[in-house]
Amino acid sequence: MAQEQFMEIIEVNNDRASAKIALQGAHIFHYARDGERPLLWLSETSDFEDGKAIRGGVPICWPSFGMNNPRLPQHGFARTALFEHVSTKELGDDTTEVILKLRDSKESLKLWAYKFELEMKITISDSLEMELTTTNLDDKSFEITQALHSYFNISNISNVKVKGLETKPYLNALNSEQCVQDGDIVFEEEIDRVYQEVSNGIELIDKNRTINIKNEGSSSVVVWNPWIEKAKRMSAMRDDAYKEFVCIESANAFEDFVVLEPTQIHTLKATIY
Ligand code: TA6
Repeated sequence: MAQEQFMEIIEVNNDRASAKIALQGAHIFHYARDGERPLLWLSETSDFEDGKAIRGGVPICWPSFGMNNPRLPQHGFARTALFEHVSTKELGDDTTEVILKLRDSKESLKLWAYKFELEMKITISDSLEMELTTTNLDDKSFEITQALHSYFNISNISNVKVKGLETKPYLNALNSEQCVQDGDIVFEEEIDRVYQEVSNGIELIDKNRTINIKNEGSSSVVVWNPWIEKAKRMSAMRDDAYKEFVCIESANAFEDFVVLEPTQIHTLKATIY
């Protein structure tokens, strides 16, 4: 029996694509266009149990990216929280819209003392649109950092390069140095970088496929591959799995944080096509 049977999931199949979304974390863990291999990578050894983040797909990092808020778990609490399935709508034969949402709770208020609504709207067709909308329902302002932490499926790490971040400043998370990107990104070691001042599209160029990523409501992008040693230390990941994926994360991370006044909303949107 497929592991995901132990979690409540939403399956989408239309004329252009298929997708699977876990209610836990509003976590898209499968997306494939008709006739193509999946665009998102999913670890063969991923957990599919309550309280453990699925390894792969698009984990939602919210209300904190990484350890941007040290009082919260790494990447915040949304990715292991149970979202409500609000609606699934067929917009014609080739497009399906799924909406999920999360509200503050006794548990969340203990971790992060703010009232909020977090909505994830996913539009599935020959592109994958993800819109993560935060609403401040509290009577005081709050600050968030966040990311749609997308794991992209590739033929082999030695075949890929990332275009669109050349000349952008980035924080090298491995040594906390501020650097500037010189040319395309290729992967010959662990890479864990938070790029800033990003307003253009990004291309993940593989041997026989290019994946395009366009972000709105964001000016930071994280690029990560664990390479050999870190892959061995990662949970729910085969030692050699570093060869199979690259993370390109649509973010509001570090200095690209977002402050929301009461009733204000912010949407982080990523389109993969
Ligand atoms: O986005 C890159 C990163 O912050 C890496 O440093 C690595 O920790 C990765 O996220 C995965 O984090 P996780 O908490 O899902 O194991």
